[in-house]
Amino acid sequence: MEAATFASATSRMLTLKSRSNSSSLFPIPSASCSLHFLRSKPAGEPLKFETSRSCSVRASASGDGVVTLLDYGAGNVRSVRNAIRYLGFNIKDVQTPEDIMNARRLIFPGVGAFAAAMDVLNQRGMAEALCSYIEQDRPFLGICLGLQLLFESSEENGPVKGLGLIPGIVGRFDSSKGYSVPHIGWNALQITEDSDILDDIGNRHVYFVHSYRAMPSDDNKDWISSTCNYGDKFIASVKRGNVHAVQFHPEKSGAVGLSILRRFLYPNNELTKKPVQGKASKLAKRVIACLDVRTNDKGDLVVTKGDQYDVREHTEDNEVRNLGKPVELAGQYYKDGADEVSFLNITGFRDFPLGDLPMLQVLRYTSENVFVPLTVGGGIRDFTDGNGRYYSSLEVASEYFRSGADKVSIGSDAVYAAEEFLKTGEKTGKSSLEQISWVYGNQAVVVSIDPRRVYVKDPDTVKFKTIPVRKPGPNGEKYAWYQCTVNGGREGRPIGAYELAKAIEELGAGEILLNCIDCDGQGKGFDIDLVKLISDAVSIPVIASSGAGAAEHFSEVFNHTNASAALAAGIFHRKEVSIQSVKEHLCEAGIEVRI
Ligand code: 1PR
Repeated sequence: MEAATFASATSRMLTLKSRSNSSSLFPIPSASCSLHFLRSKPAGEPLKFETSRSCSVRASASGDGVVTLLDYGAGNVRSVRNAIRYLGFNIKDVQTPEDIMNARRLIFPGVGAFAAAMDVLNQRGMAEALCSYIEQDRPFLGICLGLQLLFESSEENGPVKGLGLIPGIVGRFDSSKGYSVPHIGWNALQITEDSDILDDIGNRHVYFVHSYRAMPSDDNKDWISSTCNYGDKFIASVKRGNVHAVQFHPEKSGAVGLSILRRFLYPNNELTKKPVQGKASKLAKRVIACLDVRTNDKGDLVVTKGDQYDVREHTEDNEVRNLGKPVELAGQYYKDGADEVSFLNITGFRDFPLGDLPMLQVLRYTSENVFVPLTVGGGIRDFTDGNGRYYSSLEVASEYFRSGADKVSIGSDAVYAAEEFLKTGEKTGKSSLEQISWVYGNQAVVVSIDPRRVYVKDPDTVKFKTIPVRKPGPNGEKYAWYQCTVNGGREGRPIGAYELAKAIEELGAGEILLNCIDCDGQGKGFDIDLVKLISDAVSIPVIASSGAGAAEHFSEVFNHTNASAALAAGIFHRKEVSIQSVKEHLCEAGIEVRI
């Protein structure tokens, strides 16, 4: 089923159900380092990041060389496809229940919400075929929702009945324990049983992104091959005979994830090199490389980078600053150890993204070789083109997901939605943010906030959340609030970053990308006051952005705020500081990262 068809079917169905957070979605990746690991390496030897090439051997599949893929069109299955092809296999898509029964090996990368997936499986007669296939102990790998659906039921928009092959109920993480939900990022596994496919993990992180999880119990203990800790101990993978399922996303877990897939695809093959040993113990802080992308005056799509959002050279020609080609740079950052790569189409607010074929091509090409999560933002909103054809934001997002994005990031449109929500106190269900998160899960929706600092002398004169600031303003002001902007910082809006963050969390955002126009491109460090304000205010993960100028700025933001990730652009593009040196510094500062 095409994603758009699935999307409309799903959104119809979801409007009948409770409009709480939907869950589990995309593919994702892993590995970590520790002080112990660092100390055990010879002095002076740099940390090494494994790329897909160094860890997993690219090979031609022998025999039939075909993987059957159950893709019902609800999200980014392109990454799974790319990973399978990268490992030398061709893909046969399931069209009918018979295709399941005829499969030699079946991968089920479940994406979207539990109820919607079950509905599609039941309607198409595939639930029964899947159960028979698994009961016959045929080679199966379920990913994320593809694991959850094996259980009896899920609380996600439910209760909703699952396939019932494994005892247990899939429930939501409890954010009241101080853990951000969704659980997004690179976490460690506790392997409880020999699982063949996990043999190469070697204590490194794998990538998770989900709000719901299954818990271990006496009834399902025979199935469990690994667990993970995030507030609670939950089931990270199961195995019985030839049947495997993982809650994390091997296709987004970098080299480690590719090894897991390779072990499933080549069960009796001795292709593995000795795994690099890491010391993953918990959720790692993420280091994200961001590529601001736009078309320059010659019509080429380039990576650019501004100072306080001004991306033009201060020369006579006033050209758009050109810092490289998006696909090449993204590939480089993957090899350098970036935990995620974000593309922001910075002129998306005035162009129509689906008319921006180069941007979609960038995603397609990038996802062929980059096996960590990809986020894309810019211009996600409802749109009517010159011919009067209306495109919903859901269609725009679907196209991004189909092209290889794991998450979409919404800027301006989220500000309008939050303003409306705060004015009326009602969720209309019509905003891009609400619609995309209902259909694809809230973990697939990032809201990018572009605030500007406004200093004030007296906090009582402002109706927005005002905080004392570390450095006083130009006239000695000791307080500031952070005014949200739209259209790439061009227009200030009557809403503060704090109010926006609270509102968009309510509306279904799964993560916040927190920029700061004052700090952007300045290299003087993140705005700690702002990052602390927002990361304390919400229970979804916050990515600190804008201002990184040195590796120390990353440890500063992680030590002083609850940020889950930190993002930088300029220092990486200009090769002033490498991702590797940032991670090395974080390890030395005792902050767990993926290596
Ligand atoms: O409003 O939904 O179309 O989304 C537009 C998106 O484009 C938003 O996410 C907005 O942040 C971004 N954007 C718009 N104009 C600019 C610009 O620079 N003129 N870029 C822009 C924002 C900010 C960061 C940057 C960090 C790190 N870029 O993502 O990468 O500040 O930079 P640094 O490490 O060099 O300091 P919509």
